[in-house]
Amino acid sequence: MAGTIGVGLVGYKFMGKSHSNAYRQVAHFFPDVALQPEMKALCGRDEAGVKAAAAQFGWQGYETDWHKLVARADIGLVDVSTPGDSHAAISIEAANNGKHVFCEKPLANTLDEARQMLAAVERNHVVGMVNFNYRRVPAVQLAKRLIDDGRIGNVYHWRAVYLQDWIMNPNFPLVWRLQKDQAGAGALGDLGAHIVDLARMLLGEITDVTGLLTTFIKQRPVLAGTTGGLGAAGGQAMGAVTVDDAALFLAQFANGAVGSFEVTRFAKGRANYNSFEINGSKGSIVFNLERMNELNVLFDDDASDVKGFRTILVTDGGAHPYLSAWWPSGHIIGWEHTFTHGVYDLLNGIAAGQAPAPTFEDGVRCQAILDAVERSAGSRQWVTPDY
Ligand code: SOE
Repeated sequence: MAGTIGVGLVGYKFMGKSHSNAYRQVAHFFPDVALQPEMKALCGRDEAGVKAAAAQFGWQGYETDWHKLVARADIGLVDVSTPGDSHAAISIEAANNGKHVFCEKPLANTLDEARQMLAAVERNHVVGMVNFNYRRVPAVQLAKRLIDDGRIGNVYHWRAVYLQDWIMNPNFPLVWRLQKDQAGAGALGDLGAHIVDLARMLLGEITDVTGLLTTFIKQRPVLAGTTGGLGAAGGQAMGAVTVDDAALFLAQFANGAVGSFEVTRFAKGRANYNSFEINGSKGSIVFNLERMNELNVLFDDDASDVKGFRTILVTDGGAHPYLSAWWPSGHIIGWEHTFTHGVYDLLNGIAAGQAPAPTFEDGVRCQAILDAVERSAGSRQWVTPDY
């Protein structure tokens, strides 16, 4: 029988909810998981809110002070699902207390913080894993296998977009994601981090980047109860947006491939459009999160009368990763399953004493690329990431 590990989760909004679901489901669907999570405590500052969320999501209890949570003897794994400005403090204190750490992406708000977090998990010999959940879409894993097996030959092109549209209304308020001191960056950190991580997993390291960042709407209404800067005379208080709304960048990969990346929160009609195309000497691969159970592939060695893009339904437990745990072939899975897959690998990694990818080292390298894009946008020069 598998051992157990007590889990404490900080943050109970969108990510807290999706991570809670993963801890609840993992042992039910993956009975071979090496450590069963015991959902000890959910943590948040607002007592009424966290208490209600803990009951709703299935936690045994709650805390309102994360310092207390990361010191608890019955907790072995701390999950950091908070805004970026608290990732470093919580993760480092948790690691210093000997806890394993599972941290939301991007790892930190700055490269320096990310490095300190990596040093903390290494110094304390605990597992540190970043939740870049799109690595664990089975179709993305299949893409990786096809590339690694040489099925599309030498890779020439990476072309990725991650498009959203949730802040296009100028009256959308100045939430934490639009403030650099809390979010670190805008679309670049939030969405760019995902496609940089996918690019690194699928194609390998990036050696140079050149980018541009833009902020279309520079002032937004301040949320009630927050301080936000400029007050519009006699009207709604306005505050400055201090992050990018959109980022575009080019990259040179170490293997000779070239890549383009575009991320925005201003792509009208695109709610969560995360897509990439890879072109190699012998074939191409296309993935789109909105059709996440599918992978489009073209293989040059197909007979000419049937050559063309074809759609693989990536739901076959016998052939495709993670899927034997779920439903019979053809019975599709969804966005939340990627979190369960991540938690499954995390718990197995903790049992084995080995951090599963994406590790904090991966998180640092991703952060170095985002940092280089930001510097490049400032200097209008090509920049080498400071790995
Ligand atoms: C918001 O832009 C967001 O929730 C991101 O923060 C997530 O990482 C992404 O998966 C979906 O969109």
